[in-house]
Amino acid sequence: MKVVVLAGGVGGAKLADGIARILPPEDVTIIVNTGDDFEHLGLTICPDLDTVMYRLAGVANDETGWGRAGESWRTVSEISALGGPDWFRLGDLDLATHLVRTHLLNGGETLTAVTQHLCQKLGIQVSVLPMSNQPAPTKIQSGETVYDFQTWFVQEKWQPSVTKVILPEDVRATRSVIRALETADLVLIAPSNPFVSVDPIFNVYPIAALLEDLPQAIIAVSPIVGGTAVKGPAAKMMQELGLPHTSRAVAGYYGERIDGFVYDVQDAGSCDDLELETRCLDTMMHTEADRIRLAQEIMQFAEEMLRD
Ligand code: FO1
Repeated sequence: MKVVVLAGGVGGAKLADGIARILPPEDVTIIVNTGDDFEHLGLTICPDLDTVMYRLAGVANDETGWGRAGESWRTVSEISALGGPDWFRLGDLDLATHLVRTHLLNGGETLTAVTQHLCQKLGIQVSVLPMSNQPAPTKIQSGETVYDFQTWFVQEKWQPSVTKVILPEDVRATRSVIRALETADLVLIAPSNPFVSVDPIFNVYPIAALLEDLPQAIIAVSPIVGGTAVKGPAAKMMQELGLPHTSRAVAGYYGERIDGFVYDVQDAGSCDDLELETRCLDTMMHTEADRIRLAQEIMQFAEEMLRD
């Protein structure tokens, strides 16, 4: 079965890793949000692509979820000492990725080609694709103020309440993204933030239209467990955008875009009467074994759905 995972940051990376560990690499494509990308200290930073790549390569920092395991913070400390911008913490190993990426982009390579290069060097066998080669910056509106995404997320610690998520117009998917979606049997929406990780992917033309028209099954995994986000601002944003912060509301938000919905055992019973296929599973992914188990259970659910 050809599987495409739509992924944002930490939750997306973990599910992508589980799927990558149980399926042949040629059957797996991870399409990653690049709405969080930005320029910092002259470097092109792609936080979600890197979070996915590091997790798949087995070199992720388990404590933060982003950055590399075992890296040092000497450079960022010195940047701070020299009066440079230190609010976005780049570890030394992670910095190498940004240097090489920026170097290759400046040489005229596309983000897709650069990502393929980095994945190959990191020993990643599945296909990891940025959603677009064009910049597609997500902005956060809070009242009268419009923030760049990382300013809101990291510098402001996602505290300013969200009035609106502003997604750019006229961003186009790459040929590889379109091909992956056209040949997929199953599309998994990872337990990522629906507004700032998944919607930016749907916003890329023609991804939403392709997913609507093609016959493949689409299953979303809830990022909300027991009324809170496993990580990050998803639950807070749901409240601010006028939705209950529940798994059920996540399913409602995706609405007709999905055929199946996976939600956590802590919310057992809360999605029973939804008019789509649902499966209540332990969705917490603390360890590699958890990621593999959840991926296997989701694939079993998908196979049952596709048999019907
Ligand atoms: N998140 C933080 O909260 N603080 C940081 O200093 C920070 C640095 C950072 C460096 C590289 C990288 O790839 C990610 C980093 N993140 C940091 C996480 C990241 O910005 C967000 O988690 C995502 O954009 C949301 O998915």
